[in-house]
Amino acid sequence: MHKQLLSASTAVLLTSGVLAGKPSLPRGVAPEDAKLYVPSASKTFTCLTNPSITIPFASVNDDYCDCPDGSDEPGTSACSHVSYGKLGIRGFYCANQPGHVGGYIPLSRVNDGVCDYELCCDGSDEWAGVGGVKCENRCSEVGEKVRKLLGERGRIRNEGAEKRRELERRAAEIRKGLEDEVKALEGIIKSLEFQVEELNAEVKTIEARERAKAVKAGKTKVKGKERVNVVKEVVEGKIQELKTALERVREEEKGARESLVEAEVILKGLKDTYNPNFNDEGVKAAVRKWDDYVAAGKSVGLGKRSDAEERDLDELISGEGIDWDDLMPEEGEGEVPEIYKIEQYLPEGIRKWVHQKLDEARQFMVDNGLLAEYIPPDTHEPKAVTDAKARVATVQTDLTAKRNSLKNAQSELSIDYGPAEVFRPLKGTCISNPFGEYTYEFCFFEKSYQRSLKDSSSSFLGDHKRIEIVDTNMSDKQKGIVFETDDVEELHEEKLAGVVLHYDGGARCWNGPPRSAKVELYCATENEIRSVLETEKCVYTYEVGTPAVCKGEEGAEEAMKSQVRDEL
Ligand code: MAN
Repeated sequence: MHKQLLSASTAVLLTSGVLAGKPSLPRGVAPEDAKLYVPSASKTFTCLTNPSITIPFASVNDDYCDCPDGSDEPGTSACSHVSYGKLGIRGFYCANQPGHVGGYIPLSRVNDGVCDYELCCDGSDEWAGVGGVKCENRCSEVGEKVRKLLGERGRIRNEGAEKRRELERRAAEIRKGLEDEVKALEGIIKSLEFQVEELNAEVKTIEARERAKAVKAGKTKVKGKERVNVVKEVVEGKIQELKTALERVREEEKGARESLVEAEVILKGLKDTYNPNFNDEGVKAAVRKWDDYVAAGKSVGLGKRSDAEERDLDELISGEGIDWDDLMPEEGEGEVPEIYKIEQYLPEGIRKWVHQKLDEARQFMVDNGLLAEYIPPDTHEPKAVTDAKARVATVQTDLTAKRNSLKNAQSELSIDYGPAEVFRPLKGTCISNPFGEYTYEFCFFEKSYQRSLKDSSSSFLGDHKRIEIVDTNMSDKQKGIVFETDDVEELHEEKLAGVVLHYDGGARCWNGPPRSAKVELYCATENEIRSVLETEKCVYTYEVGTPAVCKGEEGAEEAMKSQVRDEL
């Protein structure tokens, strides 16, 4: 909380500059925090993050730790035992003038008899001259070095940022290509689906045509059951046609019969009621013809077809068809020429022996060209049908391939490749570096391995699973807090960018979890592995440089400020 207070006060003090450089500023306090060290009217000081504790202002920097947060001893090492989490101040402030920028040093390094030039180039941390140590001011020299270093970093960032922009451009191109591919594939798939439908219909037509041809030509090409099936289909079709026609004719006949009965009733009435004394030739002729018609036995009278006749017709129309199963040949029946079945007619007891002898004789005749070799009859479908089916299969294969390509393109488009998809063009780019007993290898958005340098063994560390953007403001290193470190080399290293690639599902660790890796990225002009640590058993942390996370000038200024404060 106090750390926020400090930064809030920074703005006020930097703009006003009121207290900067005033003699009342306690040792170890940055000008920007001067406001926090103004004595109260009663000349007291209240611990910064423990407001219940108030001490005389004279106790500030008296080399005795009064405040649990160490805020009363910003200029001595008296509160150096206070843990980082409880500390209410950033450390001892070194102004580092002239030639450099101010920075903090941990309280434990104040008056420890060592000149900590990398953090406090003005030597002010050894103000007490413990053990006779006197630290000269080297800020012009250190400032120059740091400026060079930061200048170099800025150059790298800018170069990296240019490459990052190029990666983003390529990512957009790849995306566009994939989107175009998806559109094109969707069109092609529709048309192939249509073609498959059409070709399937064509197969059906050709099959029907070929079947009809085979039956019409009475060809023996169609064999056994297949032949019965073909005949069945044709005969049943014909029977159905006849049944329908018979039913129609029966209906028509019924109507005609009724009309005829009606006409006969009229004519009979005419004959019974006409007056023969009228010399009407027309009527007389009609009556004569009616008599001839009746005499010839043509009259239907009121008669109908007999019930038996009607039943026969009903039976014909709705009756069961042919029992085709009875007509089906047994397996193999009709497929082997008679000459090959001689032994079947022999008595059971000697059939086996004869069979063997016949086989030998048959083979002898075949071998000597006396008998053609028995080749099972070709039960294959007609070529036209095979060809039509092959056309379907070809288009179907193409369709399956296109559907797979579409799926791949769509899933490729759905992968999270980070901001502006900057990692998209890097997918599959692999880098490796030896550390300790192993060469560590990882491929962007693919796999990671640990390969032994002693033998040919290697362990799979996992597949790329996800990308994580870490809020760098949350990391301690980014807060501007000084860490105790003896590694001066770290000064030269670029900070992590807050982008982490996660790999998991690797080879199972003996008595442990499947191996996994975390790839923490920093800005670099080329892809490189800076370090790999096995941070927990079978959990590996890579530090990898890549232009993909370089912010260039946009990020440089802010990073420079924090780095100078953090690292010096
Ligand atoms: C191998 C390596 C090590 C790992 C052990 C665990 O030796 O993968 O990194 O710690 O296996 O048994």
